[in-house]
Amino acid sequence: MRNWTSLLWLVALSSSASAGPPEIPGTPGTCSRVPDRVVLVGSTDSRPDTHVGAFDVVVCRHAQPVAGASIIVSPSQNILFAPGVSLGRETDPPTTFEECPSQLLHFTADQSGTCRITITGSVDLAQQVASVAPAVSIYSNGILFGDLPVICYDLDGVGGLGAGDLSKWITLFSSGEPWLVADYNGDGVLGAQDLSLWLDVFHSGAETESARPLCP
Ligand SMILES: [Ca+2]
Repeated sequence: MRNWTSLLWLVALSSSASAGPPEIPGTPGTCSRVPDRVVLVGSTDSRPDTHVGAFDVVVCRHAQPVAGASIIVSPSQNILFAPGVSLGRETDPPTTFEECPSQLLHFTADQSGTCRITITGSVDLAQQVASVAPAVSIYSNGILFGDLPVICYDLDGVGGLGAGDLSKWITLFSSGEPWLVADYNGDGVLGAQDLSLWLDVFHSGAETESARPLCP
């Protein structure tokens, strides 16, 4: 009888161990993971620039991957970040579903609790604040995984990468202020390395089309 009771307790403990919310990235001992930042990209032939934009989200619970976890990406509503993020329609992989006007992109993790995501989008420069990054929020199974700073190379949001964006970048640089949306190397200031990175993406030809707004 005692053995049966022990067995039932083991089953109960095993069930409770598999339940509960995902563990937030950065929690000691967990394998949940989000990137340090997200690049909102453009497309060519409606294919998002995965070379520049791909990032991994890994969802774990009790240090074990959560197969098929729900992952949501949306513009951050946190007032500590700058507004003006506009998500695009094209994503890689395609979304599980989308919601407007709240700009929610839903993805589903694979068997290893992982989803490699590229999202298109742009940022309204008129709404930016020096030294403050715009951001997207990432949620998994209802838990906020973080507000992640975003950058984008398509600074005018039209015509893919071109002279208009270069002109915008030079204007930002000339102000002497740290406009973080255009700080591509992430060192906190605008400089020659950022311009060099912009030229690399321009010459790659992978962003000849601007993001089509998800929620016009
Ligand atoms: Ca552009």
